[in-house]
Amino acid sequence: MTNNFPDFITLLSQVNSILISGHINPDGDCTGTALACKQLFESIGKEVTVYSRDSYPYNFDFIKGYDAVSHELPQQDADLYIVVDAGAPHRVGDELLEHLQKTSSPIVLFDHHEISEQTQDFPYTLRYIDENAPATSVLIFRLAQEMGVEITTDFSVAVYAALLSDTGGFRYSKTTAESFRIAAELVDAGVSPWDVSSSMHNRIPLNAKRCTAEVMTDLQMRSDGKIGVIEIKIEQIERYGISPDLIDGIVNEVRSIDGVELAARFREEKSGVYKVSLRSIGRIDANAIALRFGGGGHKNAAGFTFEGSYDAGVAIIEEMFREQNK
Ligand SMILES: [Mn+2]
Repeated sequence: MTNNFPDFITLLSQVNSILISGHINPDGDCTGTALACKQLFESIGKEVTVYSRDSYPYNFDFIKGYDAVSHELPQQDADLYIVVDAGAPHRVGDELLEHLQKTSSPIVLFDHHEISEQTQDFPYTLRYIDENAPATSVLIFRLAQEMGVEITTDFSVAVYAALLSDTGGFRYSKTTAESFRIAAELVDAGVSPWDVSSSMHNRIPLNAKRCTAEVMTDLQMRSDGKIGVIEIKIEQIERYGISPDLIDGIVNEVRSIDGVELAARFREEKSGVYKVSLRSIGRIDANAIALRFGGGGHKNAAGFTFEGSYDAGVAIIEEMFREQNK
């Protein structure tokens, strides 16, 4: 990656107030990265607001600054806007997007998603995109090193949690040697891998486990067991009284089944509308499938919104899987 952080560091020296945003339906990387940014820029005396349309995942509440996140866009214009991990400009949410389109303040992107056309066309003042980075937090870690600031334990926990989350616990294909080197530096800075992992993972409410078990009993296998598909109905989420994100990870469990190359989870949002999450193995390109439906993500993990019946959605995905297997 060609880093040109000096430009950003110069820009930083010219501003006071900064607004940081990740994406809607925030994940661990977005959460950890935004909170790492907050700590980093506050450490050099900036006035930082972290904005997120949606709540950050509950199991990242151990990261410093978690409680200070604002769900309402401040009235006052910031001197600088920083967007992290968004994938595409509209993923900051409508309200902030509208504001970014009007503001004359600089906007800087830090990301590791494949550059979409919308990202290319959006008038970012600076873009730092490393498609090979295992997490966006890695870019912020490199930035902190280049800024020459002290790498604190709290900052390291934020970067580490994001890295652990986006690499699926250092398992996914983008887990590079650098991932481990950075992880080692973060541990040197005081991160306890077990404390972070336990805080993130050993927090699942009983009802979420019970709902997962029920949903799993209706798992369907297609294409000789190479595709696993699962449907989560609104009725089930409501009956167990859980928040949907608590069960979304079930798609990883489907992918973990021996022989499965593509896993799809359909979660009903309202009648006839599904949030679909895809996970794939090896050369099967989940992102290509998601893009056809106006969604996106990474090669082995992507998502989109589907309007239609569950059966129709499954049929299309199976068809696209076969196309890729030709
Ligand atoms: Mn990410």
